[in-house]
Amino acid sequence: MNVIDTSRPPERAAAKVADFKPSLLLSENHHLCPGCGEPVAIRLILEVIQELNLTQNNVCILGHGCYGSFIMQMDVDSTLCLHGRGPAVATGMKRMRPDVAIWTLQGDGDMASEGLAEIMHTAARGENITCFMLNNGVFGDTGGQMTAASVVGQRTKNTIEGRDAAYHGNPIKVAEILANMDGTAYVARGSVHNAASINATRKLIRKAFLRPMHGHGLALMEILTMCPTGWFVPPGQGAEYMMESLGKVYGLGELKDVASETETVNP
Ligand SMILES: Cc1ncc(C[n+]2csc(CCOP(=O)(O)OP(=O)(O)O)c2C)c(N)n1
Ligand code: SF4
Ligand SMILES: [Mg+2]
Repeated sequence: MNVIDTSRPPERAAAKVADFKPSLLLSENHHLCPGCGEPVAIRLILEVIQELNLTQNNVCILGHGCYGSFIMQMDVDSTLCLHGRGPAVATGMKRMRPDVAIWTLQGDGDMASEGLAEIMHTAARGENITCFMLNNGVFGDTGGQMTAASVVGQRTKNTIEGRDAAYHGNPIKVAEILANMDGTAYVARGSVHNAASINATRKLIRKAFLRPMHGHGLALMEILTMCPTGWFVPPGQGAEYMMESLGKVYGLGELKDVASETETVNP
Protein backbone atom coordinates (compact mmCIF):
# COMPACT_ATOMS: atom_id res chain seq x y z
CA MET A 1 0.00 0.00 0.00
CA ASN A 2 1.24 3.50 -0.87
CA VAL A 3 1.42 5.37 2.47
CA ILE A 4 1.87 9.15 2.44
CA ASP A 5 4.31 10.32 5.09
CA THR A 6 2.56 13.18 6.90
CA SER A 7 5.21 13.65 9.58
CA ARG A 8 7.03 16.27 7.45
CA PRO A 9 6.04 18.84 4.82
CA PRO A 10 5.50 17.54 1.25
CA GLU A 11 8.52 17.64 -1.06
CA ARG A 12 6.49 18.99 -3.98
CA ALA A 13 3.78 21.63 -4.07
CA ALA A 14 0.21 20.50 -4.81
CA ALA A 15 -0.65 20.59 -8.51
CA LYS A 16 -4.00 21.09 -10.13
CA VAL A 17 -4.75 17.92 -12.08
CA ALA A 18 -8.18 18.69 -13.54
CA ASP A 19 -10.62 21.47 -14.20
CA PHE A 20 -13.67 20.95 -11.99
CA LYS A 21 -15.58 24.00 -13.15
CA PRO A 22 -18.88 23.17 -14.87
CA SER A 23 -18.83 24.52 -18.41
CA LEU A 24 -21.93 26.65 -17.77
CA LEU A 25 -20.13 28.61 -15.06
CA LEU A 26 -18.18 31.38 -16.78
CA SER A 27 -15.89 32.12 -13.83
CA GLU A 28 -15.06 30.53 -10.50
CA ASN A 29 -14.87 33.98 -8.92
CA HIS A 30 -18.02 35.67 -7.67
CA HIS A 31 -19.04 38.92 -6.01
CA LEU A 32 -20.99 37.47 -3.11
CA CYS A 33 -19.77 37.55 0.50
CA PRO A 34 -17.17 35.13 1.85
CA GLY A 35 -18.94 32.09 3.29
CA CYS A 36 -22.12 32.66 1.26
CA GLY A 37 -23.87 29.39 0.37
CA GLU A 38 -25.54 30.65 -2.81
CA PRO A 39 -22.56 30.19 -5.18
CA VAL A 40 -22.29 26.57 -4.03
CA ALA A 41 -25.98 25.92 -4.71
CA ILE A 42 -25.85 27.59 -8.12
CA ARG A 43 -22.76 25.67 -9.12
CA LEU A 44 -24.52 22.43 -8.16
CA ILE A 45 -27.53 23.31 -10.30
CA LEU A 46 -25.26 24.02 -13.29
CA GLU A 47 -23.40 20.76 -12.78
CA VAL A 48 -26.67 18.82 -12.87
CA ILE A 49 -27.85 20.64 -16.00
CA GLN A 50 -24.62 19.57 -17.68
CA GLU A 51 -24.94 16.01 -16.37
CA LEU A 52 -28.48 15.76 -17.77
CA ASN A 53 -27.42 17.04 -21.19
CA LEU A 54 -29.61 20.09 -20.88
CA THR A 55 -26.92 22.73 -21.53
CA GLN A 56 -28.48 23.79 -24.84
CA ASN A 57 -32.00 23.18 -23.70
CA ASN A 58 -32.75 25.19 -20.56
CA VAL A 59 -33.79 28.69 -19.58
CA CYS A 60 -33.38 30.30 -16.16
CA ILE A 61 -35.68 32.97 -14.75
CA LEU A 62 -34.07 34.83 -11.88
CA GLY A 63 -35.86 36.68 -9.13
CA HIS A 64 -34.27 39.40 -7.01
CA GLY A 65 -31.68 38.61 -4.41
CA CYS A 66 -27.93 38.20 -4.09
CA TYR A 67 -28.05 35.22 -6.49
CA GLY A 68 -29.20 37.66 -9.22
CA SER A 69 -25.61 38.68 -9.98
CA PHE A 70 -25.05 35.17 -11.32
CA ILE A 71 -26.96 36.14 -14.45
CA MET A 72 -23.60 37.50 -15.63
CA GLN A 73 -21.72 34.34 -14.71
CA MET A 74 -23.90 31.58 -16.09
CA ASP A 75 -23.66 30.57 -19.73
CA VAL A 76 -27.42 29.97 -19.68
CA ASP A 77 -30.25 31.73 -21.49
CA SER A 78 -31.77 33.75 -18.68
CA THR A 79 -34.00 36.62 -17.81
CA LEU A 80 -34.73 38.64 -14.69
CA CYS A 81 -38.30 39.27 -13.66
CA LEU A 82 -40.12 41.31 -11.06
CA HIS A 83 -39.58 40.25 -7.45
CA GLY A 84 -41.41 36.94 -6.80
CA ARG A 85 -42.88 36.63 -10.29
CA GLY A 86 -40.52 33.92 -11.58
CA PRO A 87 -43.06 31.08 -11.64
CA ALA A 88 -45.50 33.20 -13.66
CA VAL A 89 -42.84 34.13 -16.23
CA ALA A 90 -41.68 30.51 -16.30
CA THR A 91 -45.26 29.42 -16.98
CA GLY A 92 -45.43 31.50 -20.14
CA MET A 93 -42.07 30.26 -21.37
CA LYS A 94 -42.88 26.61 -20.70
CA ARG A 95 -46.20 26.85 -22.50
CA MET A 96 -44.45 28.30 -25.55
CA ARG A 97 -41.54 25.84 -25.38
CA PRO A 98 -42.66 22.62 -23.68
CA ASP A 99 -39.50 20.86 -24.85
CA VAL A 100 -37.19 23.14 -22.86
CA ALA A 101 -36.26 22.76 -19.16
CA ILE A 102 -37.45 25.99 -17.57
CA TRP A 103 -36.22 26.78 -14.06
CA THR A 104 -36.55 29.65 -11.65
CA LEU A 105 -33.83 30.82 -9.28
CA GLN A 106 -35.44 32.49 -6.27
CA GLY A 107 -34.70 33.24 -2.63
CA ASP A 108 -36.89 32.86 0.43
CA GLY A 109 -37.65 36.57 0.33
CA ASP A 110 -38.49 36.31 -3.35
CA MET A 111 -40.62 33.17 -3.12
CA ALA A 112 -42.02 32.97 0.44
CA SER A 113 -42.52 36.68 1.06
CA GLU A 114 -42.96 38.58 -2.20
CA GLY A 115 -44.05 35.80 -4.52
CA LEU A 116 -46.06 33.40 -2.39
CA ALA A 117 -49.18 33.75 -4.53
CA GLU A 118 -47.22 33.11 -7.73
CA ILE A 119 -45.60 29.88 -6.59
CA MET A 120 -48.83 28.53 -5.10
CA HIS A 121 -50.95 29.19 -8.17
CA THR A 122 -48.23 27.83 -10.45
CA ALA A 123 -48.02 24.69 -8.32
CA ALA A 124 -51.79 24.29 -8.36
CA ARG A 125 -51.76 24.49 -12.15
CA GLY A 126 -49.11 21.77 -12.23
CA GLU A 127 -46.83 23.67 -14.58
CA ASN A 128 -43.95 21.50 -15.71
CA ILE A 129 -41.18 23.74 -14.40
CA THR A 130 -38.47 23.48 -11.74
CA CYS A 131 -38.45 26.17 -9.06
CA PHE A 132 -35.44 26.66 -6.79
CA MET A 133 -35.74 28.49 -3.49
CA LEU A 134 -32.38 29.36 -1.92
CA ASN A 135 -33.43 29.68 1.70
CA ASN A 136 -31.19 31.70 4.03
CA GLY A 137 -34.04 33.06 6.15
CA VAL A 138 -33.32 36.69 5.29
CA PHE A 139 -33.63 39.33 2.58
CA GLY A 140 -29.85 39.11 2.15
CA ASP A 141 -29.52 41.55 -0.73
CA THR A 142 -31.21 44.43 1.08
CA GLY A 143 -29.31 44.01 4.34
CA GLY A 144 -30.60 40.93 6.15
CA GLN A 145 -34.20 41.73 7.07
CA MET A 146 -36.73 39.12 8.23
CA THR A 147 -38.58 37.12 5.58
CA ALA A 148 -41.61 34.85 5.87
CA ALA A 149 -39.11 31.98 6.16
CA SER A 150 -37.03 33.39 9.05
CA VAL A 151 -37.28 31.00 11.98
CA VAL A 152 -38.62 31.88 15.41
CA GLY A 153 -35.81 33.33 17.52
CA GLN A 154 -33.73 34.28 14.47
CA ARG A 155 -31.91 37.60 14.73
CA THR A 156 -32.35 39.68 11.59
CA LYS A 157 -31.81 43.35 10.80
CA ASN A 158 -35.36 44.19 11.88
CA THR A 159 -35.86 41.46 14.50
CA ILE A 160 -32.67 42.19 16.37
CA GLU A 161 -33.94 40.48 19.52
CA GLY A 162 -34.99 37.44 17.50
CA ARG A 163 -38.19 36.66 15.57
CA ASP A 164 -41.06 36.57 18.01
CA ALA A 165 -43.94 34.32 16.88
CA ALA A 166 -46.52 36.32 18.86
CA TYR A 167 -45.46 39.59 17.25
CA HIS A 168 -43.98 38.66 13.84
CA GLY A 169 -45.84 35.43 13.15
CA ASN A 170 -44.51 31.95 12.43
CA PRO A 171 -42.36 30.94 9.47
CA ILE A 172 -44.11 29.84 6.28
CA LYS A 173 -42.82 26.45 5.15
CA VAL A 174 -43.28 26.67 1.40
CA ALA A 175 -42.02 23.16 0.70
CA GLU A 176 -44.40 21.53 3.19
CA ILE A 177 -47.34 23.48 1.76
CA LEU A 178 -46.48 22.61 -1.85
CA ALA A 179 -45.92 18.95 -1.03
CA ASN A 180 -49.58 18.82 -0.01
CA MET A 181 -50.85 20.40 -3.21
CA ASP A 182 -52.11 18.58 -6.27
CA GLY A 183 -49.98 19.69 -9.19
CA THR A 184 -46.56 19.22 -7.64
CA ALA A 185 -44.55 16.25 -8.81
CA TYR A 186 -41.47 16.62 -6.69
CA VAL A 187 -40.68 18.56 -3.53
CA ALA A 188 -37.37 18.31 -1.71
CA ARG A 189 -35.12 20.26 0.59
CA GLY A 190 -31.35 20.15 0.45
CA SER A 191 -28.51 22.08 1.99
CA VAL A 192 -24.93 23.09 1.25
CA HIS A 193 -23.47 23.19 4.76
CA ASN A 194 -20.93 20.38 4.23
CA ALA A 195 -19.62 17.99 1.57
CA ALA A 196 -22.09 15.21 2.38
CA SER A 197 -25.09 17.54 2.18
CA ILE A 198 -23.83 18.99 -1.11
CA ASN A 199 -23.59 15.51 -2.56
CA ALA A 200 -27.06 14.56 -1.32
CA THR A 201 -28.51 17.80 -2.69
CA ARG A 202 -27.04 17.11 -6.13
CA LYS A 203 -29.15 13.92 -6.33
CA LEU A 204 -32.30 15.80 -5.33
CA ILE A 205 -31.67 18.52 -7.93
CA ARG A 206 -31.39 15.86 -10.61
CA LYS A 207 -34.89 14.59 -9.86
CA ALA A 208 -36.19 18.13 -9.61
CA PHE A 209 -35.24 18.62 -13.26
CA LEU A 210 -36.39 15.19 -14.44
CA ARG A 211 -39.96 15.15 -13.08
CA PRO A 212 -41.23 18.26 -14.90
CA MET A 213 -39.36 17.21 -18.07
CA HIS A 214 -41.48 14.05 -18.02
CA GLY A 215 -44.69 16.00 -17.59
CA HIS A 216 -45.43 15.01 -14.00
CA GLY A 217 -45.90 18.57 -12.76
CA LEU A 218 -44.01 21.21 -10.87
CA ALA A 219 -40.84 20.54 -8.88
CA LEU A 220 -39.86 22.66 -5.91
CA MET A 221 -36.28 22.34 -4.78
CA GLU A 222 -35.48 24.30 -1.63
CA ILE A 223 -31.81 24.62 -0.69
CA LEU A 224 -30.67 25.96 2.68
CA THR A 225 -27.79 28.38 2.04
CA MET A 226 -25.50 30.21 4.43
CA CYS A 227 -25.75 33.98 4.81
CA PRO A 228 -23.14 34.88 7.46
CA THR A 229 -23.46 38.58 6.67
CA GLY A 230 -27.22 38.66 7.24
CA TRP A 231 -26.89 36.50 10.36
CA PHE A 232 -24.13 38.61 11.98
CA VAL A 233 -21.75 35.65 12.28
CA PRO A 234 -18.18 35.22 10.97
CA PRO A 235 -18.02 33.45 7.57
CA GLY A 236 -16.43 30.35 9.09
CA GLN A 237 -19.36 29.88 11.47
CA GLY A 238 -22.11 30.15 8.87
CA ALA A 239 -22.60 26.43 8.28
CA GLU A 240 -22.85 25.58 11.97
CA TYR A 241 -25.13 28.52 12.69
CA MET A 242 -27.41 27.52 9.82
CA MET A 243 -27.92 23.99 11.07
CA GLU A 244 -28.54 25.26 14.61
CA SER A 245 -31.21 27.70 13.42
CA LEU A 246 -32.85 27.03 10.02
CA GLY A 247 -31.75 23.39 10.06
CA LYS A 248 -33.79 22.68 13.18
CA VAL A 249 -37.01 23.85 11.52
CA TYR A 250 -36.48 22.84 7.91
CA GLY A 251 -35.87 19.09 7.71
CA LEU A 252 -33.74 17.84 4.82
CA GLY A 253 -34.74 15.26 2.25
CA GLU A 254 -37.60 14.45 -0.12
CA LEU A 255 -41.10 15.54 0.85
CA LYS A 256 -42.83 14.25 -2.28
CA ASP A 257 -42.00 12.27 -5.40
CA VAL A 258 -44.72 11.02 -7.73
CA ALA A 259 -42.47 9.19 -10.18
CA SER A 260 -39.89 6.46 -10.39
CA GLU A 261 -36.16 6.96 -10.00
CA THR A 262 -35.20 5.44 -13.30
CA GLU A 263 -36.27 8.21 -15.66
CA THR A 264 -33.70 9.96 -17.82
CA VAL A 265 -33.80 12.92 -20.17
CA ASN A 266 -33.07 12.68 -23.89
CA PRO A 267 -33.42 16.22 -25.13
C1 LIG B 1 -41.14 44.64 -5.52
C2 LIG B 1 -39.79 44.75 -4.88
N1 LIG B 1 -39.69 44.89 -3.53
C3 LIG B 1 -38.48 44.94 -2.94
C4 LIG B 1 -37.34 44.89 -3.69
C5 LIG B 1 -36.01 44.98 -3.01
N2 LIG B 1 -35.28 43.73 -2.94
C6 LIG B 1 -34.34 43.40 -3.84
S1 LIG B 1 -33.50 42.00 -3.47
C7 LIG B 1 -34.44 41.80 -2.07
C8 LIG B 1 -34.12 40.67 -1.13
C9 LIG B 1 -34.31 39.33 -1.71
O1 LIG B 1 -34.25 38.34 -0.73
P1 LIG B 1 -34.15 36.83 -1.12
O2 LIG B 1 -35.03 36.52 -2.25
O3 LIG B 1 -34.31 36.03 0.11
O4 LIG B 1 -32.65 36.70 -1.69
P2 LIG B 1 -31.24 36.81 -0.93
O5 LIG B 1 -30.75 38.19 -1.18
O6 LIG B 1 -31.46 36.48 0.50
O7 LIG B 1 -30.40 35.81 -1.64
C10 LIG B 1 -35.39 42.82 -1.93
C11 LIG B 1 -36.35 42.94 -0.81
C12 LIG B 1 -37.46 44.76 -5.09
N3 LIG B 1 -36.39 44.65 -5.88
N4 LIG B 1 -38.69 44.70 -5.65
S1 SF4 C 1 -25.70 39.05 2.05
FE1 SF4 C 1 -25.91 36.85 2.52
S2 SF4 C 1 -26.91 35.94 0.68
FE2 SF4 C 1 -26.08 37.96 0.13
S3 SF4 C 1 -24.04 37.55 -0.72
FE3 SF4 C 1 -23.79 38.06 1.44
S4 SF4 C 1 -23.80 36.08 2.50
FE4 SF4 C 1 -24.68 35.75 0.45
MG1 LIG D 1 -32.91 35.13 1.33
